[in-house]
Amino acid sequence: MERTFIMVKPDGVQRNLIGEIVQRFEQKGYKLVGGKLMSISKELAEEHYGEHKDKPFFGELVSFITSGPVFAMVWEGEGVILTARQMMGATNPQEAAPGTIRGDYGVQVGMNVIHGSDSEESAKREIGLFFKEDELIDYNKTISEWI
Ligand code: RTP
Ligand code: MG
Repeated sequence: MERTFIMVKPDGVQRNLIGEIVQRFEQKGYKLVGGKLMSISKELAEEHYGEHKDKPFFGELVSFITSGPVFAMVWEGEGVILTARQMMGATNPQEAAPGTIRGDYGVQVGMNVIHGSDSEESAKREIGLFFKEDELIDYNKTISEWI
């Protein structure tokens, strides 16, 4: 089954949005298979955002994502990678549609509340960076029959 890596960024944690964000994915019908509050080291941040290392905002991005705890999660379900990105909304919260997480809770592109993997390949890579195999829980939910 498809899995994606989702992370409440430091601004989302500070603003008490962990519960709200978890609730959106739960109620949509996805299954939480891993989750933890953690601090990101500079090394992990640079690796995670490696694709942006030559961008002018890279330094700011790394310093922001390491500025406080994040809530890292793995969610599972049909089409979860793309659907999670749609639920998050556009990268710039000022362009994100109302009803999306960034559209409802963000203002600045540098503090946009949430991260989500953008492809199958990124999802695999990011899940591996943030979670050990035994931190991901295989279990059945009877409600799955109704989604
Ligand atoms: P993310 O990786 O965090 O889920 O965000 P994304 O896919 O929507 O956007 P991406 O292009 O991967 O950019 C990563 C993060 O870099 C910050 N950013 N700042 N100042 C800028 O112009 C700028 N552009 C991007 C954002 O915080 C974005 O989430
Ligand atoms: Mg991205």
